[in-house]
Amino acid sequence: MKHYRILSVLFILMMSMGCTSTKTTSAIEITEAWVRAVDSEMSMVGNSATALFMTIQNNTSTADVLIKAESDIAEMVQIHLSEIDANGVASMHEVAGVEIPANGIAELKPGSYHVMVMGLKREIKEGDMVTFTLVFQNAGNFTIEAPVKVP
Ligand SMILES: [Cu+2]
Repeated sequence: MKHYRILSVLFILMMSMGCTSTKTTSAIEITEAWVRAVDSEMSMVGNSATALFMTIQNNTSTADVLIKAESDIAEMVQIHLSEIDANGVASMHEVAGVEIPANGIAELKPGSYHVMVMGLKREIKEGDMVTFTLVFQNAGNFTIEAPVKVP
C-alpha cells in the first residue's frame, strides 16, 4: 500500500512537471548543474582547479552511486568531499563515490560533495558550457552540459 502511494505521488509530480505518460522517466536525472567560474588570471597559470555542482535524482527503487566523472576540459576529474574539522579548518579529499538513495536525491554543493576539476586545459568563463560524463554504478553513463557560473 505504502509503495503504491509513493508511486501515485511520483505520478502526480511527473504530471505537474509537464511529463506525459508516454515518456519514460530516466533512472537518473541531473538538475541545477553548474561549474564555478575561474578567475581569468588564475586560469592562465594552467594548473587551476574548479568544481562541478548539481542535484542528482535517483528515480529507481535501488540506491545508486556516482562512481566517476570525466571531462575533456581538465587533466583530472575526481569526486571530492569538503569537510570542516573540529578546529574549523576546511579541507577536502577524494571519495569512492556519492550515494544517491533509492527514489531520493544527492546534492553536490559548495562545502559538501563536488566533482573536482583539476588542471583546466582551456579558459572557462561565465556562460560557457562544459560537458561531463557521469558514471553511475547501476544506471551507467550520463552526459551532461553544465553552465559556468559566478557563485
Ligand atoms: Cu575538491
